[in-house]
Amino acid sequence: MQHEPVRFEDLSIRAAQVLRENDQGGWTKAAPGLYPHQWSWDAAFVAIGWAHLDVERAAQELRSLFAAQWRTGKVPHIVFNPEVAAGSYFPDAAFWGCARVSENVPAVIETSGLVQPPVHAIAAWRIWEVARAQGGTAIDQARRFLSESYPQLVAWHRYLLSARDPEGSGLIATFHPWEGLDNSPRWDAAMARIDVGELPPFTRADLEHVKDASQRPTNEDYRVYLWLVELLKRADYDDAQIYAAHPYVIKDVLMSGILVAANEALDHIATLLGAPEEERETIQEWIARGRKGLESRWDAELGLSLDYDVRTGEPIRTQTVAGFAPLIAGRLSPERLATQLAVFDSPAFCGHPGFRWALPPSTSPDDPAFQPRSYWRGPNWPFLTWLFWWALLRAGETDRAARLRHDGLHQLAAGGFAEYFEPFTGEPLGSANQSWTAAVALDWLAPADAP
Ligand code: 2M8
Repeated sequence: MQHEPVRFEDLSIRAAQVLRENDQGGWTKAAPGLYPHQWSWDAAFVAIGWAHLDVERAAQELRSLFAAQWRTGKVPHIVFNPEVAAGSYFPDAAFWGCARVSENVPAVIETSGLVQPPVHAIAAWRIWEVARAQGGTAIDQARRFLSESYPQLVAWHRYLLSARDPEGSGLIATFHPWEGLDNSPRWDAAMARIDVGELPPFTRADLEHVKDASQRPTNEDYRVYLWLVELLKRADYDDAQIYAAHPYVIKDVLMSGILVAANEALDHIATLLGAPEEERETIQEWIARGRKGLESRWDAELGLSLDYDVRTGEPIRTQTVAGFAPLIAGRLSPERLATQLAVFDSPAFCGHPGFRWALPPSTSPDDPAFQPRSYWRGPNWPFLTWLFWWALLRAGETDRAARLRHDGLHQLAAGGFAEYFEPFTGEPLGSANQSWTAAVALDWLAPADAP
């Protein structure tokens, strides 16, 4: 499938078409060929897009995902589509082998054994805001959805704050690069330390869809990814065992910052539903813990928040978009907000004079590992632009937010609903017609019901 520009005035209609084409009846594949299953954080953004077309369908997107929630509260990063032909996506459900080794898996659906950032409560609340602006039956549908999903969201957040943060630091641990921003340079040092053991022969399916291999992780990266899965499988996907002995355990500031914002959304949901006071207090406590954790990872010299490698006990000093985790978490002191915004606007990020659009690159051009066309090592991701737009609005930074939205939409008009974009040339990369890209366009183009 080709990347194609879209006339600005057709963006909304074309974005809706992309969601409809990728719709599998109740859930949406993340991309037409490259990603034929349901991905966790993609589904949250996709649900926001659906809300503008049909609130009940938006609710259904997240219902399908949460139907695959594990008994531990874990929301898996992939929910596998049983109808997909063998070999179309790798690693497939058989490789993950979750049901073979864990009793905590959902009864009938096959999933991966990892997680992705918890943007779901943010999406649930956004669905409510969109429904409230629409009025009528949409409001009842959204309220019903919120009461169903509230306990699932609480269980999900509780899982992250216990299994992934047993010491209560407020920082969430990741066990695999696929839980964060895949082959971001944030993980390079930890990946380099992994001794890859015996792996069965495998064929990558991604390079069938993205022919230019330089846009995707290397084969060596894949060997480490698969070996880490192998180790997680050998630990029966048991979080306590993994936390104690897995060679890759990283406190991820982006995941942690998103969880703070998601807990604020959860608190709004709890208030709307009239949840018991003790529950709201627990959520407040989670928020305070998360803020404290993020504060402990602040690097004053870079003006960024840094991940922390639990195995080496060292901060990970890379300049990537994850460093703006405090901005996403929100409610910063005026000084901290000013610092984050200055770095965000600087030539090290959106303000690089050579960039086609003033949008956040996944990795800073100042970072030695920056590669403008390579997956998570430089390109812009439209759903991340949306997340910053949303965070800026929450911070009262309406002009900055409007500029991001403007450039974000023009990027899509010029290149279509691509998975990611080269920041200097604006070249669309990765998959065409990626669902979450279309979804954020729908939200940006919706009438004035912004958060
Ligand atoms: C990418 O990840 C998958 C593995 O989960 C892959 O490369 O096969 C990442 O961009 C991830 O963040 C995203 O959720 C997924 C689907 O869009 O693709």
